[in-house]
Amino acid sequence: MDRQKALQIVKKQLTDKRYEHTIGVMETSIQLAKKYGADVKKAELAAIFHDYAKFRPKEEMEKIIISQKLPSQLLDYHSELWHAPVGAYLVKEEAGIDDEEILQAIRYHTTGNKDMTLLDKIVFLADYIEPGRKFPGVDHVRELSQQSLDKAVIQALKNTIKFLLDKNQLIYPDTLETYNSLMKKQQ
Ligand code: DGI
Ligand code: FE
Ligand code: FE
Ligand code: FE
Repeated sequence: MDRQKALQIVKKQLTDKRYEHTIGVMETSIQLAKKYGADVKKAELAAIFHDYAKFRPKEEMEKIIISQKLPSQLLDYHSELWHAPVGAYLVKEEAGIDDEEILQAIRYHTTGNKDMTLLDKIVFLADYIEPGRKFPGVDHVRELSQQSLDKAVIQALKNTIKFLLDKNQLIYPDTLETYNSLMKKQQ
């Protein structure tokens, strides 16, 4: 699928603000894919579709998690996490994207996973550092992203975990497993 077609599909699913974020993630993903030797076309498409399900009603996402046998523990955690795995399902069903590498990068863009591929890391990170993001500490992650993808993902996860702890929120196991698995490789 070409960029224009993909953007046209996704624009209908998103608010203007979220669409701008998506453009930022797309541009950042392409830059990182070129720098680290990933498939640029896959990085572009995964980025365009990564937040496809962001505005689906909770009830619809819950039904999909159950009917499609997505991890049922998702239902015990914040619904903010659901749009990633539900998005991977809907992008295949509704937009006809069937490349498993692209679907996986969408599925894990919020939490990561313990066996992240290069593409998964690029989309995860681009989502965190795209130019519109203003999180505390984001500039440091932007700098790290030009030195080491793993170090940048670790720092983004640390920031997210601290943020969740401060808000008294649960940490989804994949988030912690991603952190642990990348930290082990650093040692
Ligand atoms: O969809 P975006 O806003 O572009 O970004 P995202 O898909 O990375 O979602 C970020 C949100 O997900 C943010 O509010 C923090 C939350 N989040 C990330 N990891 C976890 C988490 N929430 C919980 N409860 N547990 C997690 O492990
Ligand atoms: Fe998201
Ligand atoms: Fe993210
Ligand atoms: Fe996003």
